[in-house]
Amino acid sequence: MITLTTQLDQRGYAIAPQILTPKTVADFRERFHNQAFPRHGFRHVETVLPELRSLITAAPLAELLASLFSSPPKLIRALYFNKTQNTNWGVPWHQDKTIAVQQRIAIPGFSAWSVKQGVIHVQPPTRILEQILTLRIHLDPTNENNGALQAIPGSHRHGFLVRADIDRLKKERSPVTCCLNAGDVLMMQPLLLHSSRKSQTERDRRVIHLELTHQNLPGGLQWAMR
Ligand SMILES: O=C(O)CCC(=O)C(=O)O
Repeated sequence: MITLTTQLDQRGYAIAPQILTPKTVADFRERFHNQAFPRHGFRHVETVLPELRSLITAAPLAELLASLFSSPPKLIRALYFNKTQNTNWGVPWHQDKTIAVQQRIAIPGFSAWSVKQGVIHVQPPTRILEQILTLRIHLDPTNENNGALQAIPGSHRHGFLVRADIDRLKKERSPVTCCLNAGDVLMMQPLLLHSSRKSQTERDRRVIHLELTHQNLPGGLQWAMR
């Protein structure tokens, strides 16, 4: 059987089924429901739900991560999205090219500085992004009808893509729709070309988006999340 590491390396994504139990999924749905933040989602979720951190340090997610990282990774970004017909959005084909950091320091290869929700973001060299793993923890089933993530397998292996590359890859390779069940985890490389359509249902499509790495940043730069 092809391992998750090989799938991540070759395709840029892999699905780990049934990582969260139905009870844990129900607990998280309840916790998010009781939060005051906007229904469509929130950045820096760990500030209001610190227990999110324990997701990656306890079984079974910790065991999954141990098979992918040589040492326990740290959490560097945590977001929550809920897409429904009433809180809806589509996202064009793109790569996730920025990281959240504590300060602005001029370092060769770091560009496109910006501030989102008061946090400094920057585009690092691809070698930094290649050492980050995104986990999309699904609290609801996702499919063609509710804006599931679409991905172009192998597109993470071409560095930063410009519009012409994206158009070519879309024609040359068949995009896949990542259909998952509640409790499943989609793991992906930030440079994987991905998109999503608007939801056509009124049901919730809740995802916890975590970014992890075991690397430190160069030149004194620090990850925003401590
Ligand atoms: O959740 C979605 O529908 C899309 C999210 C996305 O494209 C991203 O996180 O970069």
